[in-house]
Amino acid sequence: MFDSLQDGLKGAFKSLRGKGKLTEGNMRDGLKMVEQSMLDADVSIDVVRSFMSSVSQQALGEKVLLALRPEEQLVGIVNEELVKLLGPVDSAFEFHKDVNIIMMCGLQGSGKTTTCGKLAKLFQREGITPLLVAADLQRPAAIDQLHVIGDQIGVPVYSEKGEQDPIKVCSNAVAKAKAENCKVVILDTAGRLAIDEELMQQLKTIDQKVQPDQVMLVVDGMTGQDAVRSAGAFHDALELNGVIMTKLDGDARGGALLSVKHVTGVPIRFIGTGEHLDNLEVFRPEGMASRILGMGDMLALVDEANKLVDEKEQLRMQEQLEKGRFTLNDFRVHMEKMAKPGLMQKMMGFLPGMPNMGDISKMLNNSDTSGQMRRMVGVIDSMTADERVDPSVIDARRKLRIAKGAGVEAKVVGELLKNFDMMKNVMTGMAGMGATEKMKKMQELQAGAMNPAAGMPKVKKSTGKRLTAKERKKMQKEREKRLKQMKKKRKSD
Ligand SMILES: Nc1nc2c(ncn2[C@@H]2O[C@H](COP(=O)(O)OP(=O)(O)OP(=O)(O)O)[C@@H](O)[C@H]2O)c(=O)[nH]1
Ligand SMILES: [Mg+2]
Repeated sequence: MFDSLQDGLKGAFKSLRGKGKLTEGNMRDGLKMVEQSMLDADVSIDVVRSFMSSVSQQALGEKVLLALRPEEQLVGIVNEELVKLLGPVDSAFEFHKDVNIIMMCGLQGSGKTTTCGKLAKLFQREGITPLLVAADLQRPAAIDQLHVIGDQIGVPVYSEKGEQDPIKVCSNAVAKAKAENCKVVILDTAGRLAIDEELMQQLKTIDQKVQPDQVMLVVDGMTGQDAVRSAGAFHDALELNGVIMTKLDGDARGGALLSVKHVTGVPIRFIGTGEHLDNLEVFRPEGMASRILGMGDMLALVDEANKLVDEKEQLRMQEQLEKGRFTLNDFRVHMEKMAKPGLMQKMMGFLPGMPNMGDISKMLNNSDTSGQMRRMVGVIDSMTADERVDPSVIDARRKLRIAKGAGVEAKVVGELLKNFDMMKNVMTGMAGMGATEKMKKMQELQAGAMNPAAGMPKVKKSTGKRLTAKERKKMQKEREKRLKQMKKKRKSD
């Protein structure tokens, strides 16, 4: 995702490194490179202008120019401005009503039907089984396509044979959902062009008659500024609640992703990163900015890892971890899931210090990661049940026996045990923590793993302690005071 934008920004930051005393001229050159990389990524001109104006204003201040590491300061400023550009966004769906209706709309082929399935799967993971509604009566195969997706994930699909009016289909589906206490209904509408008056009017009528709680526009991220323009047109007609940008696994340059919110005022809420129904990510501006800057996104990584194990398994593991138990059997479960071809490349994209996924993919392809994972599973399989539960009994003699059984060298067994210890520490260390604590811990890990050589700012390490309400208030006040002072200074400059 966004290789060229990442490379361009990295080049800009690098150009400021090791300059000794930085001049305003050096900084202006660096900023020009930031601007160019955004233009190359097909970000809308208006967005680039406004973004660069905010970044330049801060970057050309004395505080940055005289700083010990100006390039780190610039990364910090760009990061903050990217977050502002992409958000704020509230991705959570709140289902307050008895029946909550989500309507999906968008251009032909943007990914609506696939995304209906992806959203249904996401809700299922949260314990809600939605009703999918085949309201695309334009394309003959559309109804079957939704049924196939519904069967695949075990979600019911409502459709009517021979009915020509999508408004009727939607109304009947909602009535059925009410009668059957189904909390969420997802309407898969037909693809249409915003200039197609008749079809747009049909969509407006569904909107008025069925009154969806959420209108989501699905746009194809590969189509660049066309995606942004279509978002504007659909928003004028329907008042969108959010955008879902698909196909970001392709060679999308990032322009549409960075422009949509600024140009249309509608935030991106989810992104599609592949054809598989698991390939939907909740959009978090902080995580995305961090990924664009090569700083990784630990929360997205954990989210992806969680998708690999089913709910029951997760619950079982959580209980074990809270008791401080993490055995080689658990480790084996993880290894086996991670051995899926292509999965490691995806996971690596979330890790800090890995801005250039092109190189990483090549490296991983060459190093046959999934083969290595499978070998690890083989090593664990040649251990006895006792050894798997308590690996401390594995002495040199046992190591040799295990290695022989798995057809590997003895040192491989040693390495596996070392990796297992490391993972056990992390897993049991985080067990029982609340979501906020976990997030903090993860940010700590992320900060620790950041590659300082890549010129990324060091994040102050959190003590992991929870702040009291009083401390939080105090911090907030201090932050506001600092902000006020900064604003005042900027005005007087
Ligand atoms: N690579 C990739 N392909 C996707 C993604 N989302 C959807 N697709 C593919 O895009 C194609 C079109 O997807 P659909 O879900 O049928 O699109 P649609 O908007 O419902 O199309 P119409 O109903 O014809 O308007 C399919 O081949 C999908 O597999 C994604 O995030 N990544
Ligand atoms: Mg469709």
